[in-house]
Amino acid sequence: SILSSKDRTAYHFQPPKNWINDPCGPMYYNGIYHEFYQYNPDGSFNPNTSYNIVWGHSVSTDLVNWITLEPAIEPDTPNDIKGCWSGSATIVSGDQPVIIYTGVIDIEKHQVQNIALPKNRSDPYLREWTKAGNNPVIQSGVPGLNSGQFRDPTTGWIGPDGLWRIAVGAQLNGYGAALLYKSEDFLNWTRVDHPLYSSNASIMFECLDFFAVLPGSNNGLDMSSAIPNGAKHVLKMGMNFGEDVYVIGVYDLKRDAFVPDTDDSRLWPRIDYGNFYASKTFFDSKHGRRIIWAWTTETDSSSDDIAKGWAGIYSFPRTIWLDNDGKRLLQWPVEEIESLRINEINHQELELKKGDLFEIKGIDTLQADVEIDFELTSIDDADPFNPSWLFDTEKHCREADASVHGGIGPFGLVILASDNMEEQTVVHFRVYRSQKNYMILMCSDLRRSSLTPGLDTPAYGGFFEFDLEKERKISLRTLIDRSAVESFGGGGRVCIMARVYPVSLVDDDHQPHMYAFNNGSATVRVPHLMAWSMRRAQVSV
Ligand code: DQQ
Repeated sequence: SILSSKDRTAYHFQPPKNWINDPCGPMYYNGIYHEFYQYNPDGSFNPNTSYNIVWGHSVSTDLVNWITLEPAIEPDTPNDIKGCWSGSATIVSGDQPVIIYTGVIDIEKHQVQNIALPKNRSDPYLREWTKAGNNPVIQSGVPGLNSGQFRDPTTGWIGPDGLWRIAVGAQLNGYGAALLYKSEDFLNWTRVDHPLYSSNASIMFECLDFFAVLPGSNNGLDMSSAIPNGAKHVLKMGMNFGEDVYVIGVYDLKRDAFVPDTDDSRLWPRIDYGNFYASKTFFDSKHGRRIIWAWTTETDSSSDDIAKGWAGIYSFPRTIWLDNDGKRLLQWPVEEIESLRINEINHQELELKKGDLFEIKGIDTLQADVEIDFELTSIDDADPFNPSWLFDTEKHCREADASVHGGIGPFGLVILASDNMEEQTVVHFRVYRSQKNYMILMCSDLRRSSLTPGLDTPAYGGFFEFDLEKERKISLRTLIDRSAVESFGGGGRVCIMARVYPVSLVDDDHQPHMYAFNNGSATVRVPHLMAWSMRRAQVSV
């Protein structure tokens, strides 16, 4: 059955069955978290050609356990008859939730933007949504705009003139653009004559997100209130139909334009270096934080998806904020996840010499949360950094994999390993000395994750800069959830979401192995290692 499938996640979000893609319109309203999602009511296949994608709807009080409701928006008007695509929710005037989403109007996939409002705001779950009478509220009709690449309106924010603004992702004159629209009442929109931002880095920007952050503060900012001085803005763009990158910059209020700290798109970091797309953030007014999550695809075949009866999961909700130096976003699973932890195990003061493998026992290694600190005993052995690696980190992770000895590292975790280690997933670090500082490489190497042929098994990787003169500890946190492996390196400076389908795990009584390891010349200390089994959350029912 669907629910007993060995690959089905126990605490990463997915509806009871069928295909999902992008998260849509996340919000916190009157004590309830709402999660909408691109959902195929007809099965576990990609609904690209059946033109029947709806907004699925689930609600939660803790971001861990979810109740599935009836779909909120379905294609049933001329303004969305070929699909209700992605969009956002905004809470207008403190208590009026509004959804703005893309409607596909014909089989050529021409796109317009529509509004939907809760039918009854006193229904705590906001089960039913009504489409606005003046839909579509925004049509393409802009010179140079490709009307088949015009979608995914953002959450609204208020400008200095008190008017609402939203951005819509588009292809304008062949390049990616964030088109800017203004409104007094959130229903009638006028286009601002210049985009918020545009770039030739991609031919299209999907699933834009625009939000403010305060350097060094993990308090989130509400985009519908005044933004404090010293805040920076972040523009997140879905580039090349598969990579979520972000750029930090300044929102120039006079010009009403976003000015990135750098226009060199090769330097724009990714929100996550793994299987993670169409991410969305929202301001959680309950805890004063900004939360992000994203769609993670299956990496087996579409016939496997049909057989499983489900396809697609979400990354675990993460708090997202800006580092002290204002250069990098940090992410960390929301603390509510800790309610799932049981069977804590705890090791202190381990020492990992070159070639050591330390087995982590006593927890459910298929459903686990692991936190481990690696402390460097000396930083003299760091190998030199080559900046060209930044441009193809996956290649570097393949070449410098866990079996290749380095000065400092590789060290990390081997997880979901079969008895003979024929199947294994490796999450590891390497430390390099660059001209100014130290660069840490984090890889999540899936190449041996499964004996099943034909899976997509990359060696994902990302780099982060780290001041080892100041801080000698590099942390790794990995959430293991059957076919999901979600890792946070250096306190959330690099995140890597991945999918794996080991065959040796079919039998639940036979647990895979988990090890901490070091394969570098320098000895690495592990001052703390904590791990837990994770209970099943209410996401699969
Ligand atoms: N998926 C949606 C689009 C969006 C794309 C359609 C990104 O609105 O641009 O399901 O995955």
